[in-house]
Amino acid sequence: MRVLLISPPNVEPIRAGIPLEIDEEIGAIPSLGLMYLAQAVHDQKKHEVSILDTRIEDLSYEEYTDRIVTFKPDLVGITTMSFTLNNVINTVQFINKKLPKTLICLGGPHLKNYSEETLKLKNIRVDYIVKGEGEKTFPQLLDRIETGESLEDIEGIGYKKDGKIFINPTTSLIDSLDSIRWPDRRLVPYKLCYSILGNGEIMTTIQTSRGCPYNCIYCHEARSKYRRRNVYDVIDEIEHCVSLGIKDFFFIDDLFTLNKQWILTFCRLLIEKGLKIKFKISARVNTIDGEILQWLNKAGCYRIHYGIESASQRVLDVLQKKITLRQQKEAVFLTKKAGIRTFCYFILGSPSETKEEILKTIDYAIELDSDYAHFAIAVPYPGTQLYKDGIKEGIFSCDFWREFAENPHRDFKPQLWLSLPKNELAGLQTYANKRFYNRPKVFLRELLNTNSMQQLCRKIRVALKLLFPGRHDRRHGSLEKQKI
Ligand code: B12
Ligand code: SF4
Repeated sequence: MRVLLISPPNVEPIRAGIPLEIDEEIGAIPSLGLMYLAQAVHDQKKHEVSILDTRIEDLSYEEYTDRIVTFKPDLVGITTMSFTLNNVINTVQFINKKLPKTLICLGGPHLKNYSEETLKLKNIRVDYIVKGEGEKTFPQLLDRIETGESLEDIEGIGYKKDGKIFINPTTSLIDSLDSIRWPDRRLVPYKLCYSILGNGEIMTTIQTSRGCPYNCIYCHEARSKYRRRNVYDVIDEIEHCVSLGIKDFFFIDDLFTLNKQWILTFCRLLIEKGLKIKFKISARVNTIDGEILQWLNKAGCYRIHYGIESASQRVLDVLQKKITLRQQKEAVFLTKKAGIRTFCYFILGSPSETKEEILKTIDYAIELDSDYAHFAIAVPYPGTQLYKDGIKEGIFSCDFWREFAENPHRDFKPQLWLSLPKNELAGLQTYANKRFYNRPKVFLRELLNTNSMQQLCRKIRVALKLLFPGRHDRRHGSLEKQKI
């Protein structure tokens, strides 16, 4: 079979708490999920597989659809977040119309919650869905489709048969991540990948663990089984990437810093092998200390992203964040001391949060003085505790994500918990960005940390969008005009 895996263009964006314009500017970040899947299919040596990742390639809508048609796929697999469902539907409609024999399979976070709704969609045809991790199930599914054998015993997939919908029990998680082959980055035009905050080198996404034992109420990955790869295998993967000219690594683990010993070994190995890479990680403030930070710095870590969320311990407890203000301050302080840049995330408008608490959080962001701050309005993601509580407590007028999954439409906007009126929250978000970024010292710091004229122009563009939201054209090239 000819299999095309797609990360579709952002033609019908849904706002998720940050200005959409920012999401479009953050860089060409390759979809690791699709690369893992493509590698698994490739390894079967039975099917021809290709990736069309529009986060990497800046294509016009015509070029994008031409690429799909020219590939002549027997099956198209599309990665789907609930926030990108409209984009996915747009592509499915195109394929249903132009390539009516091509089968469609959707996978990704949206399917964890809404498999049945997706297979039942009216006016478009989705043939299969994969719930959860796809490296084992997707290749099995392709084989069975080709041979016409029964799909009954493939865990975690959904399909239609004789007008009925079948959802097989959810896949048990892949126990050993070392049993999955890491992807060959040449599966995508990897030389085009970069991050706006990167070091100007070719960048790739990489993962050393999956899952997170914590239970933050707003997170889709909360309380998922933590599994970690063998550190030597990770180093081999990095070595392979370096041999391709990749020197900037974007670790997308939910919780990179869970096991101190693992991190220290990882750093030592990177140094011993002379792998002169640069990388950025995300960490919880309660999982790092001075020793880890020193080693991370020596090994090439140039930035750490922290979920600070709020300056109020009361709000942190509402979010079940399980961190303290002291840990936050210490983590940011020690990170700077170790010579690593910091990126702090803040949430505005958490349940029961007052305007005073939000203003305190904005002051706190200035006080912490990280290199970057990201102020997002609390948006309930499907499947999260925040969403479930909002429905139970009647904060939301309906199960709006489910209704959207059953009947996706362009005007969909997720409801918010709204501890304050919507306009006031949006105003506070702009105020936060202005207070944080409109300071000469931030500008100077950024100037000194910029590698090229091109990167400087990109940063200025994002800064203008943050400081003056709503005055910008919110889309790429000709995509939006080309809805089907
Ligand atoms: C890296 C990342 C990003 C990158 C995207 C990079 C990229 N090209 O993929 C950036 C920073 C751009 C991003 C943006 C956003 N993100 Co994001 N992101 C992630 C993160 C941290 C890792 C994704 C990843 O690579 N995982 C590792 C791979 C191996 O897993 P995977 O992608 O899920 O793929 C596996 C399976 O899902 C499945 N699968 C996936 N696709 C397909 C397709 C087929 C056909 C099949 C069969 C199987 C399959 O098989 C894969 C292998 O096992 C996840 C958190 C997480 N733990 O996944 C959040 C996450 C996916 N993001 C999320 C959100 C909400 C967003 C934003 C909307 C946030 C925002 N602030 O605006 C935007 C949307 C941008 C957009 N329009 O696309 C949510 C999604 C929630 C939901 N239910 O929709 C998540 C889960 C975060 C969370 N903790 O809640 N994100
Ligand atoms: S926000 Fe981070 S720490 Fe909290 S549950 Fe999600 S992945 Fe874990």
